[in-house]
Amino acid sequence: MPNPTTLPAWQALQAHHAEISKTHLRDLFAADPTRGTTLTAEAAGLYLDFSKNRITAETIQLLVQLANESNLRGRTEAMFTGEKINTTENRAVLHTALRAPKTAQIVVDNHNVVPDVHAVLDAMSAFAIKVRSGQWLGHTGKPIKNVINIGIGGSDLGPVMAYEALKHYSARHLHFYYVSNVDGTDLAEAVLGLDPAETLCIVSSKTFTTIETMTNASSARQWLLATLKDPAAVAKHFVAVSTNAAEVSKFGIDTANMFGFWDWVGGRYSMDSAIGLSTMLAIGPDNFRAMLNGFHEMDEHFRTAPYDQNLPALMGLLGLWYTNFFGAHTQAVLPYEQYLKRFPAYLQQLTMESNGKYIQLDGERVNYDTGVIYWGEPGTNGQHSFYQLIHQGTRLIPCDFLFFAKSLNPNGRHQDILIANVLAQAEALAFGKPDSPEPHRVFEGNRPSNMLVADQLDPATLGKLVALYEHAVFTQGIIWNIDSFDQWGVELGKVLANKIVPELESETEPALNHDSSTNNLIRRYRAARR
Ligand code: G6Q
Repeated sequence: MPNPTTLPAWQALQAHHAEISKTHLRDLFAADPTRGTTLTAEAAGLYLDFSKNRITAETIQLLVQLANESNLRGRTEAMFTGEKINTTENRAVLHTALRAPKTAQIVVDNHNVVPDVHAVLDAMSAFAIKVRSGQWLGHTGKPIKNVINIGIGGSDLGPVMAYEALKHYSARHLHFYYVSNVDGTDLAEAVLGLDPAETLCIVSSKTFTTIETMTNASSARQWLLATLKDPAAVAKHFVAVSTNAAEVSKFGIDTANMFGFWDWVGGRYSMDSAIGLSTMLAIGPDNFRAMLNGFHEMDEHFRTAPYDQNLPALMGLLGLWYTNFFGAHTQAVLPYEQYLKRFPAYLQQLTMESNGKYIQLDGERVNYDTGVIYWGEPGTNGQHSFYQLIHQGTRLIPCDFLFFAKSLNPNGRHQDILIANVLAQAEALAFGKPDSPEPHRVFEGNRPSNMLVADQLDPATLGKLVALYEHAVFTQGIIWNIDSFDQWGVELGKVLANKIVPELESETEPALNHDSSTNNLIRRYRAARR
C-alpha cells in the first residue's frame, strides 16, 4: 500500500485546500442556494447533512478519488471476506460476520464462520429468555434481579454504552451494573446493597487474563461466597464470555455457561458478539437481533454505495480532510439524545485505539497525522460548558451533531426545545455573528459540522450508528495505511504493571531499578500505605 501523501489525489487536495481554505461557509451557501439539500446523503434511515463543511463539490470528488486510489473498495472486500488484514496479529477482521444473516458464507481458514456465530446467538438467546423470565434460579432458588458485567475496555465500553442507549427497551425488573476499574471502589459501589443470591456476574474477557477483570471477578466470587458459602453456588451466579475456554474453567466457571467468540473479533468491535450478553439480557433476544440487522444494513450500504453517497466513507473522508489538510486535532461528537450519553466515550476507544498509530503497514513511520481525537458530551449540556471554545476559541474543531426526530419520552415542549438548540448551534458555528461593534461579541463562524438525523433511537438505529462509525474509522485507517485492528499500546499497559505489583506487595524492601522518579514514588507509596 502506498504512503497516501504520494497519491495524485492527495497532492490535488493540497492544491485545492490552498484555493478554498479561506472561503467562508457564508459565501459557499450564498453561491449555491441548493447546497443545504444537495450536500446530503441518506441510507438505512440515517440522514447526513454535510453541507456545513468547508468543502465544494470538487472537494468531495477529490476525496472520493483519494479513497479509490487507496483501494478502499478492494480493502473493504478483503475485510468482509475474511482476509487476514490485521497483519501485525495475522488475523482476519470479521466483526461484520457477527451480524451476517444465517445464509451467508464467510470462510476463514477453510471454515464457514456464520453457523458458529448463529449457534452462539441461539445459546445466548436461550439463556437470556431463562434469566429474563425468572426461570434461571440462583443457588438458593431465587430468580435473578441484578446483573453485573465485569470487563474492561472493549469488554465494557460497548456493553455499557448499548445498555444506556437502549434502556428504554430494557427489562426494568432487572438491574444492570458495569464494573471495569481495578480500583476497588468500582466493585464495592456496584455490589453495595445487592443480595448475592439474586445476582448474576458475567465475566467478559476475550483473553480471560486481563488483570483488572480477573481481579474484579475473583473479588466478586469472594463476595458471593461470603454469603452463599457453598462453592457450588458459582455455577448459578457466574457465566463467562470469552475466547479462552481453558482459563474460564480454571477460574471455576463451567464451560457449559461460557459464550464464545473468536480471535477475528477485536475488543472494540465486539459489542455485537457474545460480549453483548448483558445487552441481550437487558433488551431481549428479539431487540438484540434487530440491532444486529441494523448493523448489517449499514455494512451493506458501506460495501456497495458509491462513495459520494456513502455515509461512513463520507464521514471518514471529511474527518481526514480536516486532520490532514486543515491541521485539526480533535473531533467533537455531540448527541442531542440523553440515552446516548456514553456514545462519545465508546467512540473514543473505537476511533483512537484503532487509528492512533504511527507505523504504516510496511513498517515505515508516517509523515502525516493519523488518529483523530474524539470527545464529546450530550447536548444541550455541553453548550453550558465547552462549546464556548468551539465558537470563539482559536482551534478548529469539526463537530458531529446527532439527533432523533421523535423523543422516547415525549413531554410537552422538551423535544422542540432540544432540537431547536442543536439546529441553532450548527447554524451559529457555520455562519457566526459578524456584525457586533464589540469584538468579544463577534462570532467568526466558518466552524464545520455534520448533522446526522434519524427518526427515533431504537436497537436497529443504534446498530446502524455504530457500524457507521466503525466503517468511517476503517476508511481513514485504509487511507492512512495503518493497521486499525491491532492495539500494541494496550498490550504494553498489560505487561508494565505486572513488574511493579510485586515491588509494591513485597514484605521486605525491594531492590528497585527503575528511573529515580519511579523508584522514589514506589518508596513513598510503600511508606504511606503502611
Ligand atoms: C480493544 C482492546 C482492549 C480490550 C481490553 C479487554 O480493542 O483490545 O480494550 O478489549 O483490554 O481485554 P479482554 O477482553 O481480553 O479482557
